[in-house]
Amino acid sequence: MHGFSVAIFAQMAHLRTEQAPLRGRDHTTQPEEILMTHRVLAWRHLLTAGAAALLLTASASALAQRAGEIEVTQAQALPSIPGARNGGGFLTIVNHGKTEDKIVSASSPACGHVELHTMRMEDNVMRMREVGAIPLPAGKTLRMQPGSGYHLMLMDLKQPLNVGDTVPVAVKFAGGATLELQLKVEPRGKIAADAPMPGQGMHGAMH
Ligand SMILES: [Cu+2]
Repeated sequence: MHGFSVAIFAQMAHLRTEQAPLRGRDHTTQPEEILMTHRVLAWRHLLTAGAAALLLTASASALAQRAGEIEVTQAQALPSIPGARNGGGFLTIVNHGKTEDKIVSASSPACGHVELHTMRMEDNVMRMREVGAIPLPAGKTLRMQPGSGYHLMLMDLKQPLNVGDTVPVAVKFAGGATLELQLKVEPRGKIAADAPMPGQGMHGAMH
């Protein structure tokens, strides 16, 4: 499972061990199905139906990284600063198409809502502002990086983000696609290194 969910599972490991063994069940049931049944039961013990549905949707969806001409090659988030209510998400997105696309919105069950932000230095102060959309020019790669430019702002986090966690985020594009991404929480240096500036290679994808 992914880190974001694992953190929740860890809190209720005792719930799972208290459950009756699956005697009497169909013996052809695969271990993976049994595991899933346990998880679903454990979720229902701890979560409201609504929250459980959100998490199920997030983890059951395929890890689609490409929709049409839009390909996400990196999906990462910064660890949250202790006490901070908001977190930052960073994507590397290739628009293989011949027309511009845009990120128009994003959402996540891990936080209250997701804003599209841009950041820049003004008078030695880092300033962020919300934008209506993040443009993805035709044939170009957008590399979101901590410290400047665009990012996804995860507003009102429901729990802190720690390295190793995974944050489900659905990203909607003007072209009509929605990608269900799993952002990996990684150290700042790793995120910056994984989004190299143009000319430093794109894992062979652009050759
Ligand atoms: Cu921001």
